[in-house]
Amino acid sequence: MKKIPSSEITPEHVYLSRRKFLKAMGVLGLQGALLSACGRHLAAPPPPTAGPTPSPPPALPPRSAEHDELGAEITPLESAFNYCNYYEFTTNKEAVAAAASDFPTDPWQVEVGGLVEQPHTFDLDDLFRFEQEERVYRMRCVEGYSMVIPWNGFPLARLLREVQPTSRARYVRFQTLYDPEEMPGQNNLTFPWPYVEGLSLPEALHDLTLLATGCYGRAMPAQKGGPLRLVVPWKYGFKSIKAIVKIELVEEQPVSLWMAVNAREYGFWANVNPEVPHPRWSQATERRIGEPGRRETLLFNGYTEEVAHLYPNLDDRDWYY
Ligand SMILES: Nc1nc2c(c(=O)[nH]1)N[C@H]1C(S)=C(S)[C@@H](COP(=O)(O)O)O[C@H]1N2
Ligand SMILES: [Mo]
Repeated sequence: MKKIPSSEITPEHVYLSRRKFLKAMGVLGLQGALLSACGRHLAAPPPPTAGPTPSPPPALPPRSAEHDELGAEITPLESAFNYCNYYEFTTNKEAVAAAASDFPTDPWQVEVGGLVEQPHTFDLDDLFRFEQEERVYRMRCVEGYSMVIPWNGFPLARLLREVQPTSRARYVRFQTLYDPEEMPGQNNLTFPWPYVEGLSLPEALHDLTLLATGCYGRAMPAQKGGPLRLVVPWKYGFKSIKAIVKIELVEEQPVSLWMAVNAREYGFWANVNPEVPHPRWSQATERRIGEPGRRETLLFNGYTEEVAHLYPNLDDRDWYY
């Protein structure tokens, strides 16, 4: 059977926003199946108010790559979607997908402020107005497993340039939604919710640092951090915060949730380094999901060339936890 190229399928987020529109018009129902099949031929919804017509969200780039730039195969979607770290739902990685399946990711807003000239609250349509790219990145969890994921999204730098950080801004602080009703894991009071993470401003402005709105050519599923998460591929996975509702430019180094829990084991910098063990286990090797055995962990998760300039004196062990 000939596979339909993903570029010919209506991107899920376009389909979803059109679906919202159709629902509002009362035309979904029996016709739903038919409409979803030919939805891309329908006219775009009219602008809600008079004024300039907002541009429709751009199509997601086609899923093209099959490998990362080092030749490693992309992790099968089923594995990536069903083995997740997301303590707001459950600490059982295999149970996250089911636990998050009803989590509402639309509507959504992310408030961007702090030390900026132009604070702004972005909704999903605003986020999809940034040109969406596909980036295939390795994801290395501090616990010792890894995956290769095709993300969709755009460099965080592009959003930060819009809000214009002031000269006092030195760090970026990110915060996940706090909603214990929708995120039952937040009733576990061993953790100081909400989840918080941080980057230095140069790290946040690095082209590899992605605000991800999707993966595998689809809108970001709830269990992977939908609708919006960070991806910082040269750092341990816990830096890549999910379900972001707030981004703040600040002067002082933010205290992350994991620093508050145990700063010695999960520090601010958290750059991947096979030679610097976690206090309780080696980081020399990793288990690539879908592969037998273990493979060697790479310095900065294989992104040394791109990021070494951010860290004068690479031997300083403080960069690694
Ligand atoms: N809000 C939030 N973000 C989070 C986590 C979390 O528990 N809550 N887990 C982190 C950890 S430890 C990892 S390894 C990655 C896992 O991302 P994945 O489940 O999409 O593979 O998400 C990170 N982001
Ligand atoms: Mo992790």
